[in-house]
Amino acid sequence: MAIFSPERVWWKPLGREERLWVTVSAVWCFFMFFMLIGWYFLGAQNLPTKTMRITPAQFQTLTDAFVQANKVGEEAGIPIVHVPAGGDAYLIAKQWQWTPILELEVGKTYTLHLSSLDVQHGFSVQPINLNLQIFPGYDFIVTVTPNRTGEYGLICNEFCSIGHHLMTGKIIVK
Ligand SMILES: [Cu+2]
Repeated sequence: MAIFSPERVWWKPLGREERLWVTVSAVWCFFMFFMLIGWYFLGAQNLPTKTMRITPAQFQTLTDAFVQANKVGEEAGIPIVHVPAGGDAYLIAKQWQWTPILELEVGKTYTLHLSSLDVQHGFSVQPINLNLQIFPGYDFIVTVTPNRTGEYGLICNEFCSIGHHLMTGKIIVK
């Protein structure tokens, strides 16, 4: 009985096709990885954002003042607010509505403040599919310049309990 040392090459070397597949998938992995970083700069899809602490009560107060100063109408009990060009707009997310309805002008830059009064909500602008997470306790500040007129639907895309599917809103660009 003897103990033999194993052969130096104990595995089967990769065949030509296997080597090709490993190379292709490795190249693809690296491509995807670097695109992830590259797209941050190339994609032009990352909104300039800033986040500040705010209590729901403070945000409600700011929004009330904003609505009172700029209200131009009402739709199904939700105020329609014309945001002064270049001004600040406040939008509340709460179970289960977005309020107020914002009226913006095309080509003007606005500072949009978003916050929730209760739980986490998903701010989703349709049909452009712009998505942000909205939390209570934080004022999420976004700079936007609408480049197309029309009515944009808002939906909530973060499940926020029983009436989630009814949580819709609107932004009007004139
Ligand atoms: Cu929801």
